[in-house]
Amino acid sequence: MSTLNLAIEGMTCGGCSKSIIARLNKFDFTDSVEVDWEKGTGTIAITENFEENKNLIIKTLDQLGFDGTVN
Ligand SMILES: [Cu+2]
Repeated sequence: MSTLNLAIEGMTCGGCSKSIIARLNKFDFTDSVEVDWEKGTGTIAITENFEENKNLIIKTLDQLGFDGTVN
């Protein structure tokens, strides 16, 4: 288990963080997913293949219209 700490740009309300959390929870490799739209941060526990899945998460955020970078 490894923790990914992200800065996430583009969130403007609680609906944004909720949609990100719902999407990231669909992955088998995510354990806990916490996203704070006011701070612009995300903390995601990844259970396996950290590097590969980190990139997949960032790509998924991009598809949802948000810009994620490793903190
Ligand atoms: Cu929003």
